[in-house]
Amino acid sequence: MYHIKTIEGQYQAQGLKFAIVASRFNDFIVDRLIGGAVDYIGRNGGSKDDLTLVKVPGAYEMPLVARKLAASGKYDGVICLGAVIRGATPHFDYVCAECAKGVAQASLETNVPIGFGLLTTDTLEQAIERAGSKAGNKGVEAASATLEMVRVLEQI
Ligand code: INI
Repeated sequence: MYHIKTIEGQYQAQGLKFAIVASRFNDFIVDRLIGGAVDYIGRNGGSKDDLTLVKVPGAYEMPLVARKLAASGKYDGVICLGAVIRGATPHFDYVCAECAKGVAQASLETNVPIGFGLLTTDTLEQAIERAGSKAGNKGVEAASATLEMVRVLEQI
């Protein structure tokens, strides 16, 4: 449509290595996100042999592991998957904020795309809706965004 040089990423995962960082907290939900991400990479030319899954206790622990994986030089992209469900205390806000900030920082510091597949919901029902039912699967979206970013960055 626009007659200008345009850089955009293709959804082609062949030959790429991804690490998935997933929290054990709320694993009933997070397992669905992992399934969605793994399925997405496979359907877009990637190989399951090129995927590494790293489990962490909770969303709060994700940034450190994501940064170490990204800085290792072994992965083209990192996909963070977790679920934070609001409870009765402000704990929720601290966990979400630190995870979001830390993941963004890790990506900027390492120049490696890190997908942010963290559900932050008020209820368990909202989390279920985003983990492979009514509102899709946010694991798929995070994998897709990470793949697109890998393919964008390699052209810049
Ligand atoms: N971690 C999550 O990933 N999801 C949550 O919903 C959650 N809540 O509700 O507390 C949660 N907390 C644990 C946190 O991520 C750390 O593992 C913990 O604070 C130890 O450092």
